[in-house]
Amino acid sequence: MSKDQAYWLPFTANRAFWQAPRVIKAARGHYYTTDDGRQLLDGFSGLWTSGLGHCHPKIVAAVQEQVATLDYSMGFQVTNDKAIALADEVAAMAPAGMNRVFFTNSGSESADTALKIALAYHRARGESQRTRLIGRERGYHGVNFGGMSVGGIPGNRKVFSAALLPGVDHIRHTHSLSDMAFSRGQPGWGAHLADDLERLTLLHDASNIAALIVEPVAGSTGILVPPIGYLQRLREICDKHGILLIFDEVITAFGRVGAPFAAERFGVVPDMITTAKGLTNGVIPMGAVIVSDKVHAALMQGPGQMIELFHGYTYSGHPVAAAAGLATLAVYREEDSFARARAIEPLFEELIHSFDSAPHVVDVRNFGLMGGIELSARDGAPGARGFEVFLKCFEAGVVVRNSGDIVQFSPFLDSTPDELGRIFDCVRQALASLA
Ligand code: PXG
Repeated sequence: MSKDQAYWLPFTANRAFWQAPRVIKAARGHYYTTDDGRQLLDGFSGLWTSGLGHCHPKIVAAVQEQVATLDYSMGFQVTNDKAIALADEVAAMAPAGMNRVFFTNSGSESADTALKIALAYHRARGESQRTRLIGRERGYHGVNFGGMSVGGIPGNRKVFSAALLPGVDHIRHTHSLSDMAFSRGQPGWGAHLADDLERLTLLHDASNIAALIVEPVAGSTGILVPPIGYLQRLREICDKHGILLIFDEVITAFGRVGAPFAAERFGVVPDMITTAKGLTNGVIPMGAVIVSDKVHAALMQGPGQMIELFHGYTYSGHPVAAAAGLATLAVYREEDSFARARAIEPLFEELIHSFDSAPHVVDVRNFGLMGGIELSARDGAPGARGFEVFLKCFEAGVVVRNSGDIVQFSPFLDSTPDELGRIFDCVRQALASLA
């Protein structure tokens, strides 16, 4: 690595990176332009962020106008018109009874915010012993201390083990190669795995548990699709024991599963939904926690001059981010993006499952426009095959992503059949050349 490189990249093998840097300098629509002038078809919609394509003219215009009108305003005890309007629009899209919106700047902040609201909620209701937070193995809720603690990706926890929050436990993840490999959409097997939450209510006593947080479809870990009936069962168990259910929809919200929210697609309404990414099409960082009226009402108590929740970020409800959010939601409506995503799902499913018997492939999983092809690990080099597919595709002009040996796909909501074909052709060639 050149010692001149100041930039320390996140979640990246930095020393390897600087030997052959991959640098993007522009983007438009479905393509990136690299610093050496190559065009890359983006098969990952940014990082699950940019379902409408890059530099969408309406979002760009809204941001340009806003930044020249109101760049920033104080966000505590004062707010701005765009944040108010965006909260209303997000609430209008959310499931019935979820009408309160707390803004953050990222998915990690949304996760930690939701966990804090859960603790505050129980305390406000006189159940301050309800402090335990439950996550799920293989879950990803960002990298802050709360989200990392309820998260279940071993590599993200290992080094920070001693600093993880106390009083956290995890239910089992939902994956089993022997029971559900090559499922198309939701696996038929595995609803009973939700009963693992019952086990924890016995172990810790349900009266001590504040909340369960899960991704409706686990993303980062390599696309784990909930078995049929599983999320319904989690909802029932949470209701039975007074546990709040938080859906982390940082990836699944705003069209990725062909609906505004996975909650709607699966017909399961949580108490809170965490979002980020697609809220602004990735254009300006922003996240939001959507909170049920029930949870919100419990906190709106006490003297009217009292701050109800001692939490917030300098940039909560940032006007430029909110303007990007408003424009993004308008484009989703105007372009009927969620229905379009739904319409190309069958082709996406067909194409990804054409890998079911491809070399090295041990599983193929899909839901909405989320897909994963899991490869067997090369002896002594776990993750190498997945990373080589990523690299080969990048060199061949297509961006996909790997999570270890799982190759992941997140195409644009308005992808064309040709584009989908090109992405998978590229992966097929990369796989064929792998040792
Ligand atoms: N929750 C979920 C479900 C996420 O997917 C976060 C929280 C954290 O968001 P921020 O904005 O703080 O990064 C995420 C982020 C991948 C990948 O390869 C996914 C994410 C981030 C990085 C890589 O799938 N998701």
